[in-house]
Amino acid sequence: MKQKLRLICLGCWAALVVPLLHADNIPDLFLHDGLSLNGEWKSIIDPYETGFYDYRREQRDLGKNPSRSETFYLDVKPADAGERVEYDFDTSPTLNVPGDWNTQRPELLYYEGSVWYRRKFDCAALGQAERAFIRFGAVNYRADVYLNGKKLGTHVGGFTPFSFEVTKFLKAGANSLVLKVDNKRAKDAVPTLNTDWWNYGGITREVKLVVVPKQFIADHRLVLDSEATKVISGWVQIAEAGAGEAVELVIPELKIKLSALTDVAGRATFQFTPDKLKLWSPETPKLYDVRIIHGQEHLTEPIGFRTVRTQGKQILLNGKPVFLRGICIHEEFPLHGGGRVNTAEKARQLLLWAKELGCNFVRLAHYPHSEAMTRLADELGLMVWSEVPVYWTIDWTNAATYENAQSQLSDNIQRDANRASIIIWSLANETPVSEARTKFLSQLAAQARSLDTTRLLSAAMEKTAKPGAPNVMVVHDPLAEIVDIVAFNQYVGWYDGLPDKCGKVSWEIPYNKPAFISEFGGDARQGLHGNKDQRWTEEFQADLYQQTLPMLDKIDGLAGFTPWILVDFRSPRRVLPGIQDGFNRKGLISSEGVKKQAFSVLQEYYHKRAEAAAAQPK
Ligand code: GCB
Repeated sequence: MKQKLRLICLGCWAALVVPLLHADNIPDLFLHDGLSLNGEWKSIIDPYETGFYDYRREQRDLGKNPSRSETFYLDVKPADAGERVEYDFDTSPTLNVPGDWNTQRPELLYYEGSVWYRRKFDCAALGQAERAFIRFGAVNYRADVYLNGKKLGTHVGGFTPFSFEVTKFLKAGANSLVLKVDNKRAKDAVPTLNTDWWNYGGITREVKLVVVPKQFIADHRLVLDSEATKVISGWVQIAEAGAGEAVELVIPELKIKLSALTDVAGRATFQFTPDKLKLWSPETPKLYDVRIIHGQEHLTEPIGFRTVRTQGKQILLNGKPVFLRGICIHEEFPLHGGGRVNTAEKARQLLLWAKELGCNFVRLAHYPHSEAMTRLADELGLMVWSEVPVYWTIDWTNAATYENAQSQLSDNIQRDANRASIIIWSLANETPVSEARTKFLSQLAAQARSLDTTRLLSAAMEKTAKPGAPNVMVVHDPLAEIVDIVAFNQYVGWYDGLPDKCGKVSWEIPYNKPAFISEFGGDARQGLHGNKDQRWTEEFQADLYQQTLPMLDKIDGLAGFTPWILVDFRSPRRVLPGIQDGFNRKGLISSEGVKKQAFSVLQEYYHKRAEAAAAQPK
């Protein structure tokens, strides 16, 4: 969320979507080439925010003459031997970008607070008709951004991309880009104070400087309207354009070469029916190179075409029922020092483990993962549940909290609207039922549907025991009426009894919608062995899976599940010495990358499911 202009609607087209541009009307510039600003950045740890507030706690960047001595974003050196300047980026240590700070320096492992980053870069003078933007893939959590001592703006929200226009501030020659990154948790934030994951701080995704023509390709969307007719519809938005700009859309492999003129809102629309279109699916993740051309600008990206919808209790992919063989994944990598995934190779390894498990689906919990992840899911043939960090008990009645959640959701949808892999937008995880919370989430749902009518909506809800019948499990949540898939987390056998309880439980999910188990599982310390009744052992976890799978199979309308979780992940809540040591151990793979016994239990189950699905008549 940026503290800037409100969302503006640039018009809408046919039945597709209401196309909203970015909160500040700056599109996502992921596809545009740019000058990479990744690498080593100078850094200053600033727990008291000295560079940001003066000794009266006045925000320096709101004052007229911020002191040269302590205002870090000015990035000055003493003018003479006598000048007092109490910081020096040049002689300060570095942090690598992209990357969380916690795993880069021992003194930052538990740090929650402010760190200043500075990156110097050279650039040529902009042409008269050029504009420049700096794009950040993600910064957790709040970023105050300055170029050459001038404030560009503030961004809040740790997992979605944002850009600032720098046309007026960029200098020919040397430039100084400074960020104050603050990952302090807050009650009114999204996520809030309490989570079961590590609050990694830093510039966690890529940074680049992008130079574009005055009018540039700002956004585009291509959607398969129906698997039966094979009609594809879409649009290309040209920033700052009015009517009459020529835009070309080329898909060489499909022999599509179309051209259209923009309307008064700068939008060119397309509709076509290619011959021999191959649909995207996990079995055949076919992607087509789509080229968009406007003037001198060319953008290319691989796009797959598929449909998804529900019919009664089934999920239909390309018109056919599909069972989601899934796994939950946190965006954290076990090896090479751990921490937030910051390379495509690490993202690929996580998804390859999911493939090895026999998955056709992943739940990317509990926040938007990087572009690398969702683009690789397209390529590898994994359907995706994409989520925003509306987690547990956030500040339901706070308007700013709502606006924050809505911005994160909109930015996530805008970023990934062309990913065939994403079939579900998730609004929330395990939120307590109340009127205020349901109002909040209903509004979010309406927002998601106004941005994208081509995907399903869900949220990870909770189950409860039926009053008077402790072994009958129900989902009693008004949110179930709003979403397309009734998804819920359940921990029978771990938080709720022991694994043998699974055999005694029955389920009542009285909605004519697909049922989906968004989490189940239990902890095991890899390498700890014993009998199956001994908590924390691999045998206990494997037995829990053995007992859970037949229980779930009995659920009427079960459309899939995503056990918790692929890999052990850091969580400050998990303190049991010798077992947890700061990690949630529900992974099927350890924090050292070693598979536990339960991995094979699930793998065998998924392989049988996949074989049965393949044997179904086409
Ligand atoms: C949940 C949460 C997840 C936790 C998990 C656990 O229900 O959604 O974030 O990590 O349980 O391990 O308790």
